[in-house]
Amino acid sequence: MTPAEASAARAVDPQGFDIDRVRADFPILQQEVHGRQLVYLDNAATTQKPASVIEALERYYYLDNANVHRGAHELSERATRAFEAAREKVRGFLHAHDATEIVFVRGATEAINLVAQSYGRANIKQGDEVLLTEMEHHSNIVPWQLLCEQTGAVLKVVPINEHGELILDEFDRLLTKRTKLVGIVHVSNALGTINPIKTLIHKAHDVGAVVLVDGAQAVAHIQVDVRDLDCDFYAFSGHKLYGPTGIGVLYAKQSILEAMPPYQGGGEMIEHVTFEKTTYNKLPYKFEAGTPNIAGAIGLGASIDYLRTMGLGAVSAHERSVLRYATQRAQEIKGLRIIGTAGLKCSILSFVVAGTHPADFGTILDQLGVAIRTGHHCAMPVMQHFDIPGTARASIGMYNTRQEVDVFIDGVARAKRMLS
Ligand code: 7TS
Repeated sequence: MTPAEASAARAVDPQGFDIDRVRADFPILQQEVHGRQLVYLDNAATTQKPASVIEALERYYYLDNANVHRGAHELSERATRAFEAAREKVRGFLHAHDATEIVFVRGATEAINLVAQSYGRANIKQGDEVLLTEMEHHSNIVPWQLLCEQTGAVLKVVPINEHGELILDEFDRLLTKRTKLVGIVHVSNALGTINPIKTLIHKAHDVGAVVLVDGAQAVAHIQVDVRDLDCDFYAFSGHKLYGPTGIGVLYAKQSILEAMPPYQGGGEMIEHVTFEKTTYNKLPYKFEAGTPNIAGAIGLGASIDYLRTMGLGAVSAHERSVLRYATQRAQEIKGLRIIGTAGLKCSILSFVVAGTHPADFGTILDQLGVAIRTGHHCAMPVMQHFDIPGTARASIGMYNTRQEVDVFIDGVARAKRMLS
């Protein structure tokens, strides 16, 4: 057992979540930035990686590196086994029926583009409608705009209210027989809102529309069960799940994937090629053209193992308590306005302070060792809705503590004094 595995095993604490042990598993957190202990509160942008994930990547490159599905040698067999084992871990994590429903992609962005260009081009025609929400990340807006430009389909948008919640009556009004696809974010990266996707998926199916859920901000915080949700597509990125960058997942129902044309052409996705006609490989390889991100998939598998050891329920409960505390403390700061006050939310504390610019908070907090993100968070329509240039955003991960929230809030108060 490696030291990281031993540490992960120790952290299974029947009494609850052992935050000190969790923090010890993330080497990057043990450092100072600008002479201060690092407080990493930018988890919505990307999460840090536990030692077990870093070691899985290292082990793969030290010992097993080879191309998959093709080599007639031991290393290739090992690499293939590890790569396919990772796919099976993702299947279990999402509770999908079958590993053939798990397509490895670069990230949530590529997953959504794949669906728009493959499913969308084949099934969405002039006059059809694609229904999105006002709180989507640009990754779940622009691919559909491109599709609409290509096909003559029409984009419709469900508005949000002043809390940053979907206006469900508007969803009902905008969902019609013309709606062919609904794209909804599971958890908003700018607001933290958790959408009632199961209900929305059910309603969409009633009018014959398929549903793509952008789960980029959900998977690290909420137990996702694609069979229970009955979503047609679910997309997420490994790097927001304590895994590596450059790897992500598109889940899609098998019957839908079977009927979809390939997205990209190349090696791996073919069965037989002649200049006259090419036939395609079976699922999921039909959608995995070229040499995949083998190490990335293995690292993602390791991050799922890690999360399972910690227990997503315990992780969520801990994060909820830290977010509640951060919200209370933020409300003590006069002039601070929280953007995103939905009844159901997770991980995200976005705010503006009267008379200041959000970007200045990022710069001042950075000098105090606190990493947050400022700006529009690739959700410009949300900023337009609230008529603000952007927000300062703290996003909470499993290793964040109330003490870190105190450092962050003291920093915000200090920045506010300096800026006003
Ligand atoms: N969808 C949502 C809801 C996201 O939050 C993001 C990234 C993406 C899609 C795209 O993910 P990618 O891995 O393909 O880039 N969100 C953020 C963020 O909030 N800060 O940096 C990236």
